[in-house]
Amino acid sequence: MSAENLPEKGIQSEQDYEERVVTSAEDIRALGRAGWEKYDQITVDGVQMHFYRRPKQFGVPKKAEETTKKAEVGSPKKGESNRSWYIAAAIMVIVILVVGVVAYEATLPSTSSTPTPTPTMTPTPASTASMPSTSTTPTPTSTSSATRIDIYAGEPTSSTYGFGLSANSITSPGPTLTFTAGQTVTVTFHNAGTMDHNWGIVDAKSSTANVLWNAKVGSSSNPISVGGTASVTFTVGSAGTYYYICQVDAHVALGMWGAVTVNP
Ligand SMILES: [Cu+2]
Repeated sequence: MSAENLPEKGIQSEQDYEERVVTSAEDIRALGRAGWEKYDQITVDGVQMHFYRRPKQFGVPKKAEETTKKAEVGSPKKGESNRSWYIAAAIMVIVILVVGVVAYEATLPSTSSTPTPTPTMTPTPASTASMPSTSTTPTPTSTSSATRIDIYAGEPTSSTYGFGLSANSITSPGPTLTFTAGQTVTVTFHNAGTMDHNWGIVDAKSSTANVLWNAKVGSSSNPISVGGTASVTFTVGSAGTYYYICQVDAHVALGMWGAVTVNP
């Protein structure tokens, strides 16, 4: 075969070919299976030398030995190579999609239409179990023995402290508590803030006011620490208007108080 009737299209010259010279029958078979084309043959000192070539764009292994070895064990076909690439590409696409969806959902604002629970800004983990009902009036509801109230202390802003009936409804000042004279009440205090606080019912809106009915948890010198909880049960005194406060220094002035109304 001569260079003038090369079979591949687009081949301009012999420089576009790789060439191999082999002498063994084994190499000849291997090159033949690998798509090499024999174009010449000479005999030197009794040894037959076979000249093979192949278009460079064919993408053949560099060494004839490699070709032989691969041909013997079954050289990887083009289709298998492509399939590997398809699988790798598909895996990458799937990974990108999953990561994208997860990242997208993580940035989604909580929408009211989705039933999935959204994280709340509750600063204390103990708050959800004992949250009072969402009734707008802070008036406690009576049970058979004692009326139970949960009161949460915290800091709505850096300069305003307060109380609330749930960890995420803390206001400054806190909600008004309404009792009936002689009622037995158990207050469970939760420190949902970032600093120590306490709680007590007093006769004036001052951190030095007198505590009434032994209705207090902690004190100014021994407050409830952050995340802490304390309970007190007391009997409400006579009808009138009182206050509850945090006795820690200066906290009343920052809004840590609320009114207590006792009905006859
Ligand atoms: Cu306080």
